Amino acid sequence: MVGMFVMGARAYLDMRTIPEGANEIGVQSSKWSWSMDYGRGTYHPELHLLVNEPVKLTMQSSDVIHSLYIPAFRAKKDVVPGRYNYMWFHPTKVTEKVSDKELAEATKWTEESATAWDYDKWQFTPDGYRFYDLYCAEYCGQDHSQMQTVVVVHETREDLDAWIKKYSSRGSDTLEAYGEKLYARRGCIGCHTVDGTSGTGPTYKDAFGTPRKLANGETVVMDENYVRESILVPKAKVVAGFQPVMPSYKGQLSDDDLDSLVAYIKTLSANAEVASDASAEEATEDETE
Ligand code: HEC
Ligand SMILES: [Cu+2]
Repeated sequence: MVGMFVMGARAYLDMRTIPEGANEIGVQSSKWSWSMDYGRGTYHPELHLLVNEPVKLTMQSSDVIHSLYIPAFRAKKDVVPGRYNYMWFHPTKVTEKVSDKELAEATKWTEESATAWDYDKWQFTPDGYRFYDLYCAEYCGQDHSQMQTVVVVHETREDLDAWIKKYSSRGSDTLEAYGEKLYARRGCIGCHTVDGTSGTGPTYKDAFGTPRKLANGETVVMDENYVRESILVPKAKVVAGFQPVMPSYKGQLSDDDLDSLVAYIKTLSANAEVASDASAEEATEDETE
């Protein structure tokens, strides 16, 4: 019994201890699909990994309990609404690319028949990679059985990066430039001006790095954390003199999107540099708490 316990405990600890420096991918599950967040504004239903590199998945659910299951990796973990769950693995086998000819034929067939890509029929992805299956292993409602996607293991970092870039919404934009686009595209522009006049919400002009008076009487300096929180949980800190009408963007903006918005809001303030020093100090304080 003791022997079995030791062996079991070892395997369990190995499974639970995420190696440092593991690549991170965000996983959002919802009825009935998966969305992987690769940063740089790339969301994609397929899970793409690099061979021989440990990867950590940070998983959340926007509705019910799902379970991420990759039979080929012997890996399974629940994805629970309202909390982050983690899992990691170390892929060791590359999934091959099919020939250009094979890919061209399948692409042509799919276009002509005007259907969605049929992974089962072709056994490779629309980019020509063979794959492992990924399922939801928790009965989560009507289309539970459709809640599947694929895992691709790339041979080189360049190949993986090229794939991520292909699906990136930011592309080659800088954070600041992309932040400005998001400001318009995601509707912030409807409530926030950049010229100093107040709209439904406060203006961004010279806001970053300055103290903000809150409705509850407190004062906080606008730093990166404050901006992130304002976007994800607007009601956490309501600015004095404004109605709490800002919608939450939780689950709708990637980390990269948030970084872009922060970077853009920073460019609009003469006080931005002072603030980043202050927030760095605050961050170390938080850690010691
Ligand atoms: C429907 C109007 C509305 C939209 C759309 C909106 N906001 Fe807001 N926002 C507000 C209001 C009102 C406040 C002030 C009350 C509060 O803090 O919730 C605010 C507060 C903020 C603050 C804190 C401002 C300060 O001066 O301290 C930030 C940062 C912010 N919003 C960013 C954004 C971003 C980024 C977007 C777009 C992704 C966005 N908002 C979309 C209405 C909106
Ligand atoms: Cu599910």
